[in-house]
Amino acid sequence: MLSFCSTLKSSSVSSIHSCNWRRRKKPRLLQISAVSYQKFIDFALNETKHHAVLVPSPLQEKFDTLNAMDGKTELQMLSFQAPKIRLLRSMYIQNEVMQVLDFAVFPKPEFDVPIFCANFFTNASMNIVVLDLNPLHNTTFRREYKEKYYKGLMPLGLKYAKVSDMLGPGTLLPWGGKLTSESIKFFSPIVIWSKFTSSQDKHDALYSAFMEYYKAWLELMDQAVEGTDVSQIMCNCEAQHRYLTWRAEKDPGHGVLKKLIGDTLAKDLLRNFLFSGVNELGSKKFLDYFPEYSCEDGSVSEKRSIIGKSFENRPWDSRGEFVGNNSES
Ligand code: BLA
Repeated sequence: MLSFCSTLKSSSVSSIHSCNWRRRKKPRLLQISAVSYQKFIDFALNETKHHAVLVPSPLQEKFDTLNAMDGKTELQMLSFQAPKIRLLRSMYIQNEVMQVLDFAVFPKPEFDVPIFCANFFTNASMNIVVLDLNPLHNTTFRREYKEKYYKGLMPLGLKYAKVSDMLGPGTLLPWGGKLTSESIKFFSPIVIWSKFTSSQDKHDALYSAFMEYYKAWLELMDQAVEGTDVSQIMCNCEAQHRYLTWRAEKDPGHGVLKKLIGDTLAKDLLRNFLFSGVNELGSKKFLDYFPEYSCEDGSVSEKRSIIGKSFENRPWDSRGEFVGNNSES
C-alpha cells in the first residue's frame, strides 16, 4: 500500500541528473543549519545493541522507504523489537529544506519503564524539539512511579534545563513556551521541550542531550524486572494504549505528514507504524480516554486542544514537583 509513491522517487532523481550545466546549485539550507538526524539514529541503534539483541520488527516489511508526493521528500522508517522492547521505531524525513526525526521506544507491557521519545522538527527557520522519557503513569499522582524512575534522573534534566557555565550564559535548550495543555500530562519532569533557530551550539547540545537521555533510558531498561502481577501488567498496557491513542489522533506532526503523503497513507503510517499497538493493546477508543473532545454529534473534535495552550515556563521545579501555571502571569 505504501509503495505507490516510489515511482516519484525515480522521476525526481532522474530530473536532477538530467539537468544541464545551467542548473543552479541545490539549496544548502540544512547543511548550513548543521544538523543531520541520521547520526542520532545510528547512535541509538548502536547503543541499543550493547544492551539488547535487536531483531527487525514485522512492521519493517511494509514500512521501509517512502517517497512523498512532492517527489523531493524521503521518509525512512526503521523498526525493531527485543526481549524487553515491544517496538523501537524511527521515522526520518528529509528534503532540501526540512528534516524530521520521530524516534520512540515502547517497552513490552510487562515493564513499566517510560517510553523513550525524541521528536525533532527542523526547517530553515525553526527547530521544534521534544526529548523525554515519557512516563507511563502520572508522575504527580503516582508518587512511587516518579520516585522509581525520575528522582535519579533529575540531575540530568537540570543539566539541560539550567544555565550551563561551560557553554556560556543562558540555557542552550530553553523551554519552548506555551504548548497544548493536554500534552504536559504525557511529559516527565525532565522533558526537554524547546524551540530555537539553528546554530551549531544548539544542535551539538541536542545531540549530547539525546545521547545522554538515551543512555539513561537504556539503563532503566537494563534494570527493569519483568512484572508478574497481572493487574499491574494490564495497567501498563492500558497506559501505553492511552498514550498511543492520544498521539495517533492528536500529534502535531499530522499536518506535515498529510501534506507529504496524503490523508490515507498518513493515517496508515500513524496507526500501523508510528503508534503501532493502538489497534492491538486495548479496545478503548479516543473518546473513552478523552471524552472532553466529544462533539455533539458524537464525533471527535478536530481541535488539537480543548483547554488551549499554557505553561509559558517550565511547570516543574528543580525537584521535579509539578508547579503548573504558578509561574505564569
Ligand atoms: C509542534 N510538536 C509540536 C509541539 C509539541 C510537539 C508539544 C508544540 C505545539 C503544541 O503545543 O502542540 C510534540 N506533543 C509533542 C510530542 C508529544 C506531544 C512529542 O503531545 C508527545 C506526547 N513533529 C513531529 C513530526 C512532525 C512534527 C513527526 O514529531 C512532522 C512530520 C512537526 N511539530 C511539528 C510542527 C509543529 C510541531 C510542524 C509546529 C506546528 C504546530 O504547532 O502545529
